[in-house]
Amino acid sequence: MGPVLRSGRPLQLTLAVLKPDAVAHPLVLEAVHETILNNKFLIVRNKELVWRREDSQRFYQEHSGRFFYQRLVEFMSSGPMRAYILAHEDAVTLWRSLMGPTRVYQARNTAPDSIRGAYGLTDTRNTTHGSDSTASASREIAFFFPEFNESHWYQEDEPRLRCGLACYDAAEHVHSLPKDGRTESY
Ligand code: 3AN
Repeated sequence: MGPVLRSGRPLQLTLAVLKPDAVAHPLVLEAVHETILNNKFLIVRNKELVWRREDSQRFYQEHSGRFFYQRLVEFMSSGPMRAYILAHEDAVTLWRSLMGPTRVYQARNTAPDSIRGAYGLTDTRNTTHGSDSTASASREIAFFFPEFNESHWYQEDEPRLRCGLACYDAAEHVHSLPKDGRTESY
């Protein structure tokens, strides 16, 4: 695949997570991955991981008083997930609109073509997570990808990527920048 043509407008990062219900079903995993590519997100990083119970508790600490907290913590540490750092113009808002509403009943009724409308199983097992603001995105990217240097990315990589220099590496499922005549992951 050649370079992804872009508008030249600034790119924003968000964190997207395919939850255990999505990763357990190869066709759902593939469909959501295609949605990411079809909407011209750049995949900056991606990894599969399994959370321990403590990771799940820490990530969802803000919900610790809610009736669904225990269920959510159990579910999110129940099997493999796939996390992505995605880049796009207004990435936070775009990814959340592609996911659809949190509650599956509402998603099916008001946004049947959204990811949760199409694949969500229950309000807990609702296929994907997406950061809800740029501040959350920074915090959540650091939680999932502690080795990722976000400010370096915005300074060095974003200006080149917004011009459409990235190529998709189908084997690694990431977009990469050409460097010194070679294509190199960044
Ligand atoms: P979102 O993921 O849409 O930003 P949040 O942050 O309010 O929604 O909730 C975090 C997660 O908690 C949801 N993705 C979902 O798995 C779970 N959750 C939220 N509300 C409910 C609910 N009413 N019943 C069961 N689980 C819920």
